[in-house]
Amino acid sequence: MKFAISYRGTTAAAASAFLSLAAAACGGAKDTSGDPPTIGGAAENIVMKDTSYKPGNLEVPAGAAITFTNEDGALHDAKAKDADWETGDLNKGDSETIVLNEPGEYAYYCEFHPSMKAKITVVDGSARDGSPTPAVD
Ligand SMILES: [Cu+2]
Repeated sequence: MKFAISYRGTTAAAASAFLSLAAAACGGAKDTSGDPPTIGGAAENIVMKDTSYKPGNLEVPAGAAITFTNEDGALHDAKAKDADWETGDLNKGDSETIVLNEPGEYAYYCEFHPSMKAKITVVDGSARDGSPTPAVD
């Protein structure tokens, strides 16, 4: 009986180790759309690195130009889930700039790594929540 108990324990530990290995083997593609947002300006960069977008959750004013650059060996792109923009395929070192004029939340992802997801929020420049309004006069 004692043998049976310790055998079970070993099996559970082995199964758990196998699951962590399996998760790591998926390439580490990350959904960063829920990260704390990075507040950006009129021209921002998003890097594709380690199979994720950095920053993974970006807020910009309407009309901002956002440049995506792939720093990974793997092919990436960025394609909006519910909107009409995409970067096209980017090899290592390639860049593509998009301009987003319409306020809204844009979830996007990589067509080559479907679990590589992120978000851009475009805000009306005068209606940004949570940031102090600088005195003008
Ligand atoms: Cu990718």
